[in-house]
Amino acid sequence: MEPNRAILLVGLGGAGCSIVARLAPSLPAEVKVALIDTDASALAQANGRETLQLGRAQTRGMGTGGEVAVGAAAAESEEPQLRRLFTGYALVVLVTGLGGGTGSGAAAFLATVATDAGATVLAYATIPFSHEGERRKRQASEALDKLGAKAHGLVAVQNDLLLLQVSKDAPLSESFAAADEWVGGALRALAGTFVPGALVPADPAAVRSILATPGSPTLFTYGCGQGTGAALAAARAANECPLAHAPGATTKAASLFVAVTGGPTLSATEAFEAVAAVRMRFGGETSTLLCARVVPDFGDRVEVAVLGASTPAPKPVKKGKGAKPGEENQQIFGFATEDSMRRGLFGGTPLTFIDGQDVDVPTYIRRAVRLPTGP
Ligand SMILES: Nc1nc2c(ncn2[C@@H]2O[C@H](COP(=O)(O)OP(=O)(O)OP(=O)(O)O)[C@@H](O)[C@H]2O)c(=O)[nH]1
Ligand SMILES: [Mg+2]
Repeated sequence: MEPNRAILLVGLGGAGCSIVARLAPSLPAEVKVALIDTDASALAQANGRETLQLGRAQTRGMGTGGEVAVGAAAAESEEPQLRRLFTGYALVVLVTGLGGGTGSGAAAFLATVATDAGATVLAYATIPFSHEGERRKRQASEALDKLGAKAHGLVAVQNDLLLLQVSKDAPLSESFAAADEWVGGALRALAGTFVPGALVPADPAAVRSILATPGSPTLFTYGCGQGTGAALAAARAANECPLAHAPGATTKAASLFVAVTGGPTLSATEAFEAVAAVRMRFGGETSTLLCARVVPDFGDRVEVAVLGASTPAPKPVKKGKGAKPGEENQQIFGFATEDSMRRGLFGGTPLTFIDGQDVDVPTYIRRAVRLPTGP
């Protein structure tokens, strides 16, 4: 594939390597895959694909034992190899599980090296289960902040949320595999639109324009439908998918990238309907990019993957002398404007005036009717 269209999917650390190794066999052959870890045993699942072992000197092929500083040093010592690996790719998708030492210590550094090598970086990171304890949670949250500042797009998903779709008594290994199906589906659908033969191919430059600013709140979601009305069902599933409601995900995106993948019977009208449903839900006021791909053995199945970004929140103003440590980093919450509250779900949509009245505002608000407050 020409270098400017190429896409590299990287698994970093134990979780990242497992997710990517499980996904690799179902990816289009043009999508390159690389596994990166301090732990040599995680690289053994590469099945002939590219691998890079970090920090041989520091860890001698073992993991970092949960030490973030060791993970960071291990990655830094491998900078030239990382740079060589990332060069020539338009889009690098970095998948990692935060909480341990390798993923948490190395992710932001990898994102920096890939960005410097000219790639757009989309990072996908899992957040530890709540029962994994405070230390992992803290390591993950610090790493997430650092990664968010370096990657063009960052999708953070709590493992607790992923497990919602797995039966309670499934064995752990099966649970992970099933939980990662969502992520796998979204990544597969996204990656597929870059390969030759896509009906409406994706242009990495356009994806870059969507994820132009590091630190932008990112939306990444996925849905699947089958049979009559499959495209619309897939769009609705993507709209409702918990991935879209993860912490840090944006619910109104300025720009949207919608990838629709279906079997040979997928019609243009169906694909457009799916895009319209996604737009209704997530905005896309500035631009919406549609990519469509037909995969013969999909039959009557349709998958919809959505990537979106909104403009980052303005940087908090540094507080004066009396500020407590860390206060300057607190998240800014926007207050709903009166207009957005009045217009509810229709906030941000074009106004629909009939007889001088905005009909998207509920009648009882327009007419200032007081509702009974209960018995
Ligand atoms: N979704 C998902 N999460 C996983 C999986 N395996 C581990 N995790 C999560 O990922 C976090 C990090 O674990 P690892 O990936 O094993 O850690 P690491 O980055 O290899 O770091 P060290 O082993 O400490 O060097 C864990 O705390 C779990 O929450 C997996 O297969 N799928
Ligand atoms: Mg490990």
